[in-house]
Amino acid sequence: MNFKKGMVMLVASLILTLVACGSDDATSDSDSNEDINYSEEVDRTIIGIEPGAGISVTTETAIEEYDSLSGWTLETPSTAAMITELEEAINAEEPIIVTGWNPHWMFAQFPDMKYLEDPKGVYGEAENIQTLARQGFEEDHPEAYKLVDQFNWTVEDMEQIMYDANESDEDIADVSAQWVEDNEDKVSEWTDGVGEGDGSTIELASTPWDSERASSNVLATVLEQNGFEVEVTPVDPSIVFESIANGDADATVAAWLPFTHADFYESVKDDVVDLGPNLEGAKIGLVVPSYMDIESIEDLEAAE
Ligand code: PBE
Repeated sequence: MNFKKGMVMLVASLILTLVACGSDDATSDSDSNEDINYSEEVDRTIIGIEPGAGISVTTETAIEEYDSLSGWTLETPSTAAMITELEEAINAEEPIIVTGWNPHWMFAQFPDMKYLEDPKGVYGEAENIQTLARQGFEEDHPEAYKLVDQFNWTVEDMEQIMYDANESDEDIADVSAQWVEDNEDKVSEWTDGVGEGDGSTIELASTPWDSERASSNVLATVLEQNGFEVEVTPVDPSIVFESIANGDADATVAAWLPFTHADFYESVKDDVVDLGPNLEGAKIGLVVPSYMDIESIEDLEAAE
């Protein structure tokens, strides 16, 4: 009886010791993570891309809307400079906060990254990339209009071109032309019922990012195969919307809606023809390496 009691007590105290050690460890671990003040470490700075990007406008809105971002700065160097800074930070395991989006190859190249939660929904949920046309495009070029309207693909399609171009260092235009050759079935759905073009030139407004260089080059290739000439003009998103509204361009497949380009769309929506999504499942937001122990924009800290 005594021996049994002794054993029970011994086991009980062992368990207590183990539990105590375990919780000690856990406490000191999380203490050391909590010690890192990420907001200070990144100097309350978000590394963004070009100032004219929709995501730059949206990030300025986030800085206004979130108390936790009050006093923060958005730097807007360029997409290439942002990627370089991101790569350097990841190699050194240093904290960094960038503006990020899908489709893009950055998540394939740096798989250990996460979007910060956005409880206020400033960056929105998954969104679409949409096709817009100028008023009168359908009447002036019905066959081209039909093809542009039927253009529709997936995140995976677009990313395949972006990854291949990034990995091979080939031009996106060439990789896109190859994609068209390799995806006859999909392309034949876009050209279904489309009559031969009359050689007139179709003006596509686009943006300079790889995602839109892929989509515009794919569509241009297919239009050209169907008897049209095509001119693709990469400009800032605000100019894309303006040029469709004032008729300088015939169409665009580069409108990220309803979030990223909300402001640009709002100002022209009565003067453009909305042909709906050509890709579903795009996304934008603030992105950090996974080794940073924060989950939400609200985990950041305002300037004093
Ligand atoms: N992007 C990629 C662009 C649109 C395409 C998300 C960087 C933007 O306007 O923010």
